Amino acid sequence: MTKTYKNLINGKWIDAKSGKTFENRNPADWDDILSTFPLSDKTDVDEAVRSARAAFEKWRLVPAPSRGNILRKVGDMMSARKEDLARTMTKEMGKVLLETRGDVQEGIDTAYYAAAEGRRLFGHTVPSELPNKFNMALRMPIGVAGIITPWNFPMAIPTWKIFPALLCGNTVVFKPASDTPETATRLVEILIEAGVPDGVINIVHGGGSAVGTAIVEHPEVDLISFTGSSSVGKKISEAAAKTLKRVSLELGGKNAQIVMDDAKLDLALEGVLWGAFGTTGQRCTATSRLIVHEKVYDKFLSMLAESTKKLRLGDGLNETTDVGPLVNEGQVRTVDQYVKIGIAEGEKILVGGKRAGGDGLAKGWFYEPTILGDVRPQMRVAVEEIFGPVLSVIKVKSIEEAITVANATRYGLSSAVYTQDINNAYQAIRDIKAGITYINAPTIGAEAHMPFGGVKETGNGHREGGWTVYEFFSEWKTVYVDYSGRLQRAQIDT
Ligand code: UN1
Repeated sequence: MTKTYKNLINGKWIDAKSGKTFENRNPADWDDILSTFPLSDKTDVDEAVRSARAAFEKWRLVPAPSRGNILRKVGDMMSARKEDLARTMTKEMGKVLLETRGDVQEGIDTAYYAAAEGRRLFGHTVPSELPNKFNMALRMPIGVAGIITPWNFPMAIPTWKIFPALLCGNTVVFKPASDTPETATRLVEILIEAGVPDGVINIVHGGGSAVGTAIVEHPEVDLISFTGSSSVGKKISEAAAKTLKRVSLELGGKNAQIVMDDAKLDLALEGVLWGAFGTTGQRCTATSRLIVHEKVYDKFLSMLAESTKKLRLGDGLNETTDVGPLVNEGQVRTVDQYVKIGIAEGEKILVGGKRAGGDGLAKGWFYEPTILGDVRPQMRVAVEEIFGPVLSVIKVKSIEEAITVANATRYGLSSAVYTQDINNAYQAIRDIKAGITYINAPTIGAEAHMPFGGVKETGNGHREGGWTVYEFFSEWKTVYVDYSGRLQRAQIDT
């Protein structure tokens, strides 16, 4: 029987005010309705924000180490439920179990990092220019955080945002993607069980245009953290400007893997297969361009084509599956359109290029891992984000040309260079315009304790992950304590 889930507002699980619901289906078998969720709107958001605003006045006073202790418990509970969480995630968004386990692990790592940060959250003490005066800068909570997350990392990305937000003393209104509401609900259940007080975490399910917009426009929401497309990111930025909200945007990518003539080709091959077709290409960090030195181009491409053809498509719950389905019909359409654009642009399809049929695949959103060869760097398939299992291959003559091609998009998230030459490696580190550069490793695989984010239209300058995200979720308070007992004038009495 399909389970019916609710929103969580002020510690109570409740339906949307409208009473409307939406279905959560399995992308590997679209007839499989997993559960239903409230289709919320602005009225529900208003109530959630009221609850978060009221809860903030108490939560901000809880010592950060105590907030951290709750998050440690959250990490422990996620570890104990890891397999169940991974299965829930595979069922609702399709990626293979190996990867959904990794997604949960990224959340666990983030929980333990946050727990420890509760005993740091360092400020600064700085000498004053005047005698008998003490200067310091402290990290303060900000208020209500609106957290809007995508379906491709349904556990890791919400934890990247929610855990630091809570640790810093903010309260949260969380709107997860409507393709992955169940994983999000499991996370919120854990937070509540671990001891997060009523109203501190609220979840409101529904679509971006109704729920997301209401959160972004709400005058009582102080900050927004969003991961999704660059076009939605721009709209959020514009709307949030009206109430001067702080906004962190983690947006698209068009990540390139460069393979130089001196690279270890077997290693580069494993890297590109994992980077391009892991998560069925549905990562902001996915490898969607392969830039290969002309001297190894033919050899590497034939190795790649042969291995790609061997990838097994199927239900992600099946341990022998390499590549799961796309998340929904819309993604299939987008991917297919890009393949058609590639054909119209004169690109050569080396592998794949169509929806996958065959045993066990008919009812799901499966698409064949696809390689487009001899792509010219300025073509649409070479510069636009596709978010699917489509890899465009471009031939180059030198490291300089490879870097120029890698930089020729409006995005700048991740990048990878395979080379044995340290000079190539350091030149790439310096000149590739991206937030992340891997040397001899694929474009995917960011670790939870390192800054994560990109340049150009990939974001607006903030970073998630590691220590950097705590900057976003806290505000500096500058404090001067004058114990001289007399008026001391800065800049004048010095
Ligand atoms: C994303 O695709 O938005 O580095 C996040 C990686 C993962 C996170 C991806 N750890 O690919």
